[in-house]
Amino acid sequence: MTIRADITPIGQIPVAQEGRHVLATVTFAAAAALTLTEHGHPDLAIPMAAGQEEAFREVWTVTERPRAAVHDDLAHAHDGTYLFIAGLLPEQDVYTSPVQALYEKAFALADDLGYAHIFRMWNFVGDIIGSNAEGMEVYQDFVRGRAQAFEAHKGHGTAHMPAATGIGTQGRGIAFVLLASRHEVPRHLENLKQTPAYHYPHQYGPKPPSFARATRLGDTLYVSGTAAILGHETVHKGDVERQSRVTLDNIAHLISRENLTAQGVEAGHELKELRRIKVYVRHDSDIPAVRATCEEAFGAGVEVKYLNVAVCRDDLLVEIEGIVP
Ligand code: 3EB
Repeated sequence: MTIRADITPIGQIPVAQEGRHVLATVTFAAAAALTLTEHGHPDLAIPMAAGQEEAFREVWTVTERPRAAVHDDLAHAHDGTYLFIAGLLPEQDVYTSPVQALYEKAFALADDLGYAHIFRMWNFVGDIIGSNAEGMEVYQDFVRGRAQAFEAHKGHGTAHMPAATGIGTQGRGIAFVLLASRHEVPRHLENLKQTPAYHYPHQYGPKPPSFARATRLGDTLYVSGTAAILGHETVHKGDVERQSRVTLDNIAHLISRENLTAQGVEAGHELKELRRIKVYVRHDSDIPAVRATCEEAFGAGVEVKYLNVAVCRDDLLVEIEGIVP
């Protein structure tokens, strides 16, 4: 009973290997959409890859035959062990209330279906460093709504906050993906070199972001979107190569035996074990330099997807995520 992501070209019908079933797909393409495909699984399309050439699809597979449904702004699929939920919100003047409402609806759906343990979230925030109708940064507006949903549904603690990615898109509006497990209890982990995001000081926005630096489910380690932040501060502003190195150092420390054993997890990993790597780069022209740094760190044969989108702080030029399988 496992859940796994594979990457396929966009023109290819997502077929699962022997003994596996497609739970859901996430398409990194030109326009946002939330649909039930002709093959019966949900697909969330995110406007993140401009041309057909760079467009790709992430295919989540599981071992039992899933049930799936789409209703309005939420879609879900589950196989008895794992649940996928995707939400899609069109552009808003102010995001806080609609984000809170849709997140709460997703939490309630997960509870109703019996999947109590959310272990990974992705948040795709259009115009992420732009301003809403009240002059607040769209990311901070989103973060406030998500925080209120966690408070309303999960209580005031941070114990339920899973690994996450918060990242820009090439479009408008907000989409998210949640993954949850029915029985397996996830362990949410911090990086002792970074301030927990949920303890960021108020200077960044009215509510701190609700996520953990990594989540371990079984032997799989889901690494959150990670940036050049030490403590809570952005470092090496304007220098994409040094930001890339600090980001990689942050992940290296996060997954290290030193950091994991300090939190009671008997495991230790290296950057070369990381898979399903996505590298989000603010400026298209920086991609070659970031690629060179990443290839050295991850190994030349490892598949890495580069996406040209803004990161949640104006001064962050790169964000990196991955999974240690
Ligand atoms: C950071 O470390 C960079 O709001 O869900 C990374 C991962 C970031 C997730 C989120 C934001 C989020 O603060 C930004």
